[in-house]
Amino acid sequence: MKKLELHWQILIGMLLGIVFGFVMTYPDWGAGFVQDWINPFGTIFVKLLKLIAIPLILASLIKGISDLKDISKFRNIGLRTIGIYIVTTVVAISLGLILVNILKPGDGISEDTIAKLTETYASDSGVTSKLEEASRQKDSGPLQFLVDMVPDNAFRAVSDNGLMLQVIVFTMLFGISLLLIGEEAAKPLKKFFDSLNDVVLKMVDLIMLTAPFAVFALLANVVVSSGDPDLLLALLKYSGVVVLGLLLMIVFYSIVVSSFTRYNPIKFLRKISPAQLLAFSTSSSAATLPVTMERVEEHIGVDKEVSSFVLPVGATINMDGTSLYQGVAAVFIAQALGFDLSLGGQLTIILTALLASIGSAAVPGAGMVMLVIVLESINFPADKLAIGLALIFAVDRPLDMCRTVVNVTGDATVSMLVAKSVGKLGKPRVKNWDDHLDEVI
Ligand code: DAS
Repeated sequence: MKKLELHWQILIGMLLGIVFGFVMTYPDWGAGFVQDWINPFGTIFVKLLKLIAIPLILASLIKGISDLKDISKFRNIGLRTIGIYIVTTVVAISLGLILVNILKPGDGISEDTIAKLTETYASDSGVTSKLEEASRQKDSGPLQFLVDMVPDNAFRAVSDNGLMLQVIVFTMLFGISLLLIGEEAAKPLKKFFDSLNDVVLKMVDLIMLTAPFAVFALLANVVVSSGDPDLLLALLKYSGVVVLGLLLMIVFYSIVVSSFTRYNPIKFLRKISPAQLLAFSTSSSAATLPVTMERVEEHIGVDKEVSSFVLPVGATINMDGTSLYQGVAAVFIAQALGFDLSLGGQLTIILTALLASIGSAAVPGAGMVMLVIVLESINFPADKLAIGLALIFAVDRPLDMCRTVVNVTGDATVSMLVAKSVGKLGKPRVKNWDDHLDEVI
């Protein structure tokens, strides 16, 4: 019997996980059983993918840069990447603001619901920890994010997963230097990183063999950990506005891919669907990055010279889904708490949500931390920040799953645009997801 394509396997794992999670909400021991005996397998899977992300960035970015014939090409790719990332993020925020101002999800929230949400979540550790993290980030200087990009220890930067931007900075410096020492001198190292890149991609394939089981565990845990159904219902309109905006962003990407690269948008979405499903299950762009790179390079045909830079940078600084969510959430909270937002305030949101999404880490819940920065930028009362976050905390995890899908799809879209613009969008290396897996099994 022909094996099911990877995205179908992952989808079945997700659906079974959701059903299993609901079943486990009935017995009083159910949630504990899932959190203690099922969820750890999902956590292991996410950790394995994050582990792989760093050596993959190292190998593919060094290979990508050293394959370039001259530095000007790299500058060309870099400038186009940053420029297109900024445009797509501003589009996302603006779309979010248009929707939340037209649909006004915050106007219908009753005083009673606000009181109940505040009482349930305002002092929840999930809210207080995000407020603490946001104030730590706010207290650092305006250029701290630049300082943080430069590693002071190459080996720590390469190994410490949370410092992905530092790895990218170190690897870019290394790759450019490798290019500058000349073909002959660079040959041994180039061969090493070529092999390392192939090995790491094969490791991604092996890890992905466990994906259906891992997403089962992750989704079951999301279901048993979700909040009070009544409170979830009260936030249905807000959640609906965010999800509508995210879906429109997927349509936007499809139109852009079709118009600027002539690539069939349905085929594009199908080819990257395993990465999108993983983004949904893990809520982490960083964990999904190895799969995004493998899909874009091997199954669509974006040259490594482009994908090895565009995708790691995108996973860290390009979060269109997050920035749309921050725009909607900030206005929703202002509407719900009767905080008057002028047009100037909304324009400020566009700028700060752009910066906030650049500063958001590619891990679960990061977008909510930076939402505090956005709220403070429009002079939202500091004493109401905890209440503001409490209003949206109950649905943050499912919305994080959805916005991470858009973050990953946006990165893949930009990698295709940049590749097409520099003539590096070629043919896929493999047709089906398991073409080169058969060599392994
Ligand atoms: N979960 C983040 C990511 O990995 C996005 C967010 O928190 O908004 O992309």
